[in-house]
Parts: sequence; C-alpha cells; structure tokens
Amino acid sequence: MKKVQFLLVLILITIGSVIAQVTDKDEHRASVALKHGAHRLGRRTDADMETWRNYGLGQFIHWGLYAIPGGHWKGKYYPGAAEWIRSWNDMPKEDYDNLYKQFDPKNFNPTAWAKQAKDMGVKYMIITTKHHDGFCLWPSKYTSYTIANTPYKKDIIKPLVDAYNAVGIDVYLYFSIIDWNHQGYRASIQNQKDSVAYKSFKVFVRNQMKELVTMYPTTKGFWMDGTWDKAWIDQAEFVDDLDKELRAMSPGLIIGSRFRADENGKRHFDTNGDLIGDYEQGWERNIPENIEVLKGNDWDCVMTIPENQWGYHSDWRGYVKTSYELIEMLVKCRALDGNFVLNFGPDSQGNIRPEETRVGQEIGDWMKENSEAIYGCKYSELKKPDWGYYTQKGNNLYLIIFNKPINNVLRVTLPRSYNRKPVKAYFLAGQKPLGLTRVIPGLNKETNKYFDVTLPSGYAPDKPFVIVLELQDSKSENDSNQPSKI
Ligand code: FHN
Repeated sequence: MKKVQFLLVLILITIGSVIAQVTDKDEHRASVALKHGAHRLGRRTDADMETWRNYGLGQFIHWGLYAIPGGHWKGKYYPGAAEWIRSWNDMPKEDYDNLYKQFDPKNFNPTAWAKQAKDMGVKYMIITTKHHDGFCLWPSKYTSYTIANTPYKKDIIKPLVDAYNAVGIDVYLYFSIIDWNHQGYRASIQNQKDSVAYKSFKVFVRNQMKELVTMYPTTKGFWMDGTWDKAWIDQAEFVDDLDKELRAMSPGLIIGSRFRADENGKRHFDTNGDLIGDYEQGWERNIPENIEVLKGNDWDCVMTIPENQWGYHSDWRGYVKTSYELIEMLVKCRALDGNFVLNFGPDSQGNIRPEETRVGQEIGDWMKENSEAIYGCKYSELKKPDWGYYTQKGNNLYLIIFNKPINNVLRVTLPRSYNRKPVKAYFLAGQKPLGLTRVIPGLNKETNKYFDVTLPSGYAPDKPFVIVLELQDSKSENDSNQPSKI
C-alpha cells in the first residue's frame, strides 16, 4: 500500500513539474490558434542567423531620387525627412516624379563606399533598393520607374553587392511596401475598384521581391519597411505565402518583424505575443533600456547621425550626434544582444557627405582597437555598471568604460551565485595587465561578490576604452571574507 502511495505522489510531482515547465516557457503566450502568426517560438538556431547575431555593427544606406532636391525645392527648406519630400505640399508630385530624368551620379564608386564601410568596422550593409517613392535602384522588369531609365542607366545594386561582398561585408535589401508610384498601391481598400487595383499591386510586389532574390543571390535578407498600411496588414495569408516562397528560393534568408502581420492585424508580435519573423525590427532611432523588454528575441537598432534624416538633406538642422555618442549606442546595443545599424545618405552625385565620412572614420578608429568587445559578443547577464557596459564572449568579460571613476577603480559586481571567477584583467588595446582584487566591503554580502580593477594612476583616456576580464569556472568557490590579490 505504501509503495502505491509513494508511486502516486511521484506521478503527481512529475506531472506538476511538466505543467510548471510548460507554463514557465509559455508564460507570455495566450493560446489563440493562428494560421499566420509566429511560425517558431524563440530564436532561430541556424548558422545564417548566428552570423547575423554576431555582426554587431551594420551600415544603412538610403539612396534614391530624393537625394537630388536634398531637402529643398525652389529655394524652400523642407523640414521633414529628406526621403519624404514628395509628400510635401510645396513640391508638386509631378516635379518629383520626373526627377529620375536627372539621376546621374557621376561620382558613384561602390568600391570606395565598401572600403569606407570596411574601415569603419561594418559587417553588414542594408541598401534601399526601393523607398516609398517607388523608384528602383535596380533595373526591375516590372516597372519603368527604375535606374535603367535615368541618364545613369546602369544597375546600382549589383556593383554595390559585389563591392561589399568583395571586402567581406554581407548585403541586405531594404524594400518598401509603400509605393507612391505604382497605380495599384493603396493605403487602404475602400471599394471594389481599390480591391482590383490592389490585386495588381500584390502581384507586382511578389514579382519584384522574387526578382531581387534571383538577381542578387548573395544577399542575405530583406529589411522591410512601409508595411504599416491597413491594406497591407490585411494581407496576412498572401504575405505569409510570399514569405515562405522567398525563403524556399533562398534558404537561410533573414527577414525581420516588419514584413508580415497575423490574421488579426497584429504586427511585429502576433496575437499570442510571439515575434513574427527572425528578429524584432521595432527599434528605430531608439534603444531598449533593459534586456527584459526584448523577451529573448533577436533585434536591431537603426540610427541616424542627425535627427530624423535618412536620405540626403543638404541642411542638417537640430542635434547631430558625435562619434562617441554613436559608439556608446553601438555598445549599448551589443550589451543587450542587438545589432547597431548606422545610416548614411549619399548625395545625388554618389558622394558620402563629409560629416558622415568623419563619423565613419572615428568609429573605425575606435573599432580597430576595440572591436573584439563588439563582434560575436553577447549579453553578459550582469547588471549594467555605472561606469559603462559589459559584453561577453566565451571566457572574456569586456568592461567598456564611458565614465571613468574618479578614483581610477572599476568595481565589478557579480551575483553570489555567479559561478565564474575573474582571474586576470588587462587593457584590450595593448594588453597591458591591470591590478585585480577581490573585495569584501561588508555590504550585501549575501547577494554579491565584488572585484576591483585598478587603472594605472594618472590614466586619463580621451575616448571610451575596454578592459578584458578573464573568467574561469569556479565551482568550488572560496568565499573567504578577506580581500585578496588575484
Ligand atoms: O519612413 C521610413 C523612413 O523614411 C526611413 O526609411 C526609416 C528607416 O528605418 N523607415 C521608415 C519609417 O519607419
């Protein structure tokens, strides 16, 4: 009898723990059955996605006809984002739609762009194949509104893909669903006529996306945009099918959360709260404050150097970020497991503006010494310290310092349960060893362990710097209360 009771208790405990695990894992999920929601829970685990995850730093390029007016029309300053100038009442639509007759970027040098990106430390690049104006930088056979019908005539995308690939930078294609040039495009469907028109637009989108994958087979994915219109959101089945079709054509293809909506019109996250697509694309000119809001998903942040300007605007007004601010944004993204993508808007001749070139060089100079703390690094699972950020790769914990403490001592606070022990500290640049001390300050003894890294006296860097803290597994931790040199 006792044996039976024991078995019963055992069975109940096992069932209970299975239920608890399922509930834990699926905590944020409702249980709505969806046909076009997320097709995977949690992160992608394949090699292509791991490559994406390890990039760290990307470059965005917004280039198109909007570079010709450069934020001005007939002497008037356009206060919006340069690439939106066509939507401005002061610029007649017809004038904009004829700009293609002038597009002739004599100085376009894809090799020089790629070299500049390489020198900056960029690992992937996203190019606007087509922005909201509908103009195509590639010779699409599905519209005449393309580069082929400009005085320049030649494809822009192929030489760019080739030049970037040649220096080891992966290329992704930005593609806007909003298309102000296509007859069938609608923001919403109001009547039967709209519905017929939109059908033709969907065929066009499908053809163009398939064309891009076919023409530029080394591209790694799409960076989708302009997908917030009701008309597009309502196409859950069509977009899901297209998504599958593209992935079948190009195995490993990476597409973020801006492409599809589920059948209830939910974008980015489906009705159950699960991420749609391969990574979260919601961080535009914005960086999450903590890891919790990311719910374990991959993500990228796309950022402008000036305020909200993506395409070329000849007159940047308002605040322009410094290189060190941008480096801090990059580090903040890496510390939270995301990629940071910095935007460039070349002018109508194909020149990258001097302000962007300078920022690119300054970031590149910093990356030359410190990129080990960026590429392939992960969230450290440690609380953000006041002096900067942590990133981690294998046994190395990187301390990236933006606010050097006045006493030249960097305190590293580890939870008591942390089972790795700091054994060595040194500057990443130059590898100079640094003093490392275990400290027991008598505070929070129950929850934390403290280690101090001491900087050389008089050390006064004029830029953010990185210290490597080597970790060792420490299963049999000696929790002596005495401070000790390591
Ligand atoms: O409207 C566009 C904008 O012009 C720019 O392309 C950015 C880049 O992320 N995306 C859209 C706004 O979300």
